[in-house]
Amino acid sequence: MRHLRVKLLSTSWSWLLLAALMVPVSIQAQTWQAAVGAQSVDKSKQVLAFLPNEIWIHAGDTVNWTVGADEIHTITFLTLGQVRLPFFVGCPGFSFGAASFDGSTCVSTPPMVSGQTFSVMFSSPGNFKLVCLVHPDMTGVVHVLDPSVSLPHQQSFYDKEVADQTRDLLAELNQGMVHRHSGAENGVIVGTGKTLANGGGHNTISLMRFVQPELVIHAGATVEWTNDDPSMPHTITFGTEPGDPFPPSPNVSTDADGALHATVSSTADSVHSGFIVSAPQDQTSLPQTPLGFTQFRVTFPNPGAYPYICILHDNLGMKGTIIVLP
Ligand SMILES: [Cu+2]
Repeated sequence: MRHLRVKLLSTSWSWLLLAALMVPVSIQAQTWQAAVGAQSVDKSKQVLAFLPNEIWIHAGDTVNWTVGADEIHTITFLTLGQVRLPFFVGCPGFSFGAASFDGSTCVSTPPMVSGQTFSVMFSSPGNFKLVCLVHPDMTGVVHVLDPSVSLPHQQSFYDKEVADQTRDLLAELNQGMVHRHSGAENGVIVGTGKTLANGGGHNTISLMRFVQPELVIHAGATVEWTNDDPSMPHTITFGTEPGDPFPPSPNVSTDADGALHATVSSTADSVHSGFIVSAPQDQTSLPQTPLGFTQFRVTFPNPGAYPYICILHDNLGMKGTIIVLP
């Protein structure tokens, strides 16, 4: 009896071992880890990039993205030729937690922040463009290969690449690229940035700060804010935050040279610049985009301390004050 039981056990173990040997390594689906965005400790420098922004996987594999920044991002796969919608509209609509993508139906997360994750399973081979609906210069590609083809890299390669790319992009803002002085007499630089390209797409690094956070002027003077970032919008907002961040408040007018202009007479005043950002790049065969509003001016007739924020990035510490002396 005892002999029989041992024999049965050993037989079932043999079967398990045989079954394991018969499964080809290539069809064992793998989950890959990748990151979305990164930031400096004080959150002032935002890496707007998929890290890595190019990855090779097998059909049936899953990529799990983890957001690593307080600036919002989406993980979005549109269908070929699909019109890109605003990030708050999504795909249209949103997927939460996990989805699958084969190129036939779009997939998008809602805006996500640090610590949130999203997994996508890719069921069939193809080369799929990865975009963030918030940031136009943040793109990547997922190469999905047939399981019979061997992959060029393992997870450890991508882990090192993520660390290297994050360090290199953050260092871009240290290389004397931040204009410390605006051309204007009482000028404030409103952020700056740089977009770099590689085989996978575009990566951007942006400074989310008023470069002169405190400026001292005399009553009657005008301050001029200029956005130096290629694609990141910012706002200059005094007083109550508006419901719609896009347009300027009704008390903002346009100067002859196209810059926006307002007057702040007391700390009770509410003045909002709307989006201050350069126009997107033109593309052949598409209508030329109008000039963007890259400059905003405020005249201060009365002494006082006037705090203001960028309503898009005050959570990252983007705040300033104008001190007006008599
Ligand atoms: Cu901002």
